[in-house]
Amino acid sequence: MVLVVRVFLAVVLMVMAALKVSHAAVHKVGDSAGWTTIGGVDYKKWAASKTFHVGDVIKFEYNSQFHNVMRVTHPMYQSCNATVPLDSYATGNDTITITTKGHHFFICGIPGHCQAGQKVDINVLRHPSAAAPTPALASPAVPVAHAPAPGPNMAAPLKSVKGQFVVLGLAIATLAVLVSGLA
Ligand SMILES: [Cu+2]
Repeated sequence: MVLVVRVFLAVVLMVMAALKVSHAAVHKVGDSAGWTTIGGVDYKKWAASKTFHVGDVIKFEYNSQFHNVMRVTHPMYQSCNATVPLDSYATGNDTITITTKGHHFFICGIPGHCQAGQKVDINVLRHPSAAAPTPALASPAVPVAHAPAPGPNMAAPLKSVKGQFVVLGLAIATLAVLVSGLA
């Protein structure tokens, strides 16, 4: 019984460690330059140098007297239209957790800034762990989460997170069975 519990705890710790590792990524937009019009930061290049996953945090750091952050649609991103943003942020230290795959477009809403290049397209990939559940806990009864045809940006929320909760749930169910059987 003690051994079983120990093994179980080890598995839970591994699952939790995996969750932590796969979801801890924080991406500071522009790296040390931050979110600015100064210095001609190439946000396209910055975004291309990163790999974004569902669950990652996008961080915008800037002087809130001069800038802000607006999440916009693709056409609004292309035309630098900040009149009807999907979301807006203005604290100067905004952290946005990405919950869906696909493109997420952000611009600065201060007139002229987006045109000057203060805009970023964050393309979020589906998390690889969603397609590869922990082998020790995988069971044929659990459907492997696989995406259908790529839908619109908001159509597939938290797929990988759900997959990991399934794994965690299985682990807890396993302990419940073991405990009730051996007690
Ligand atoms: Cu600005």
